[in-house]
Amino acid sequence: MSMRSFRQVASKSRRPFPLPAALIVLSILLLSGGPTGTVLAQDPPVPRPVIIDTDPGTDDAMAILLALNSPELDVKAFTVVPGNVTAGQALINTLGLVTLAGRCDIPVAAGAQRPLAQKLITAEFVHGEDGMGNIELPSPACDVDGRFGPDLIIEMVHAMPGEITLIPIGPLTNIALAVLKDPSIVPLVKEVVVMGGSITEGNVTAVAEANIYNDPEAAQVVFHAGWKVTMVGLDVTHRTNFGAAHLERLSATSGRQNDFAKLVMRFLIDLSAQFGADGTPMHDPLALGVAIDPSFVDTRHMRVDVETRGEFTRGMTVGNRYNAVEHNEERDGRLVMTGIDRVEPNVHVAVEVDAERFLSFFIERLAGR
Ligand SMILES: [Ca+2]
Repeated sequence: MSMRSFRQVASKSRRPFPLPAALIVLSILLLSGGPTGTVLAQDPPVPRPVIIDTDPGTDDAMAILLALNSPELDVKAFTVVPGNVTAGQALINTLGLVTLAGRCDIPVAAGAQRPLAQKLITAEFVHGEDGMGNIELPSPACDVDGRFGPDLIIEMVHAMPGEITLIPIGPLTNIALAVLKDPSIVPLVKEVVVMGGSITEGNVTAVAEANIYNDPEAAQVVFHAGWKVTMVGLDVTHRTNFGAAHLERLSATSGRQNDFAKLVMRFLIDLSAQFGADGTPMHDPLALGVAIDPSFVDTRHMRVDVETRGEFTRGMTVGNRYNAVEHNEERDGRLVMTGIDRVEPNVHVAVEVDAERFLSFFIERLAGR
């Protein structure tokens, strides 16, 4: 409670304070150093350490700027993965974004150069040849960290056991490599908030979302590692559309990051309009939003497997809404269903979103920055 609201409450009270309550308030004031400060105000949030694994990427850029302007997060590192663009371009873009935000103090490390078990797929068609909608970033003034991205993740997780949240917003190659190299990090990671997947639709095939489709084997490793995973997928990002009215609000303020964001969002809105869509989905920014404030979404805990072999379904995230499958036994040359087996849920799937509240939050965080 702030001093002002405390006073309002006190002045609204018709009866004088009972003596014991008054003494308690007085002693709090004295112990806190007197009534001049905001002794009854809420403490600012303790920033939570996070590592962002990214493939910038226009929407990655918006997610990164949101993270760097949110006091709830302490971004310990960026690790770079190929996806929207090549690994080399994604590294240049990450360095440019960190430069734009004036945060060369944050390590930026290169990582995998290709997916675990398939050809690299990039998407310059969506993100522009440079991955930034051909909107100029400042020349990188920050140096690349010399460590290999997955090794940096392993090192930082061991240095801060139980504290770090991983936020992958690209294909899951780097995170999978870290787990495969050192599975002992799993219980030491606080949680993993993934942008990717869907249990209702796809955006690169009928059923597959791009980040998962671009490295299904890595996604299967990450989803089944045994840590807490929250999946912020198309089920919620496709309902979080940034449109012309939002752009108008973002354009009402200015600043280096604010202005860059305005140009990127205009590029994305125009791109969506070419395909008849009103507004552009906020895929990666929403994942950052959920890492900052989980109440932006509602989740369901369910078993999610990644299809790695299907003729039409490779890269699909298969959500078992009931966490159950039938149990069959072999009898007389056939299979007979004899009951139900429970499957263990492994992923918190975001299924509902408070989209307008998130979009306003995003605009407010970048306003004037
Ligand atoms: Ca991304």
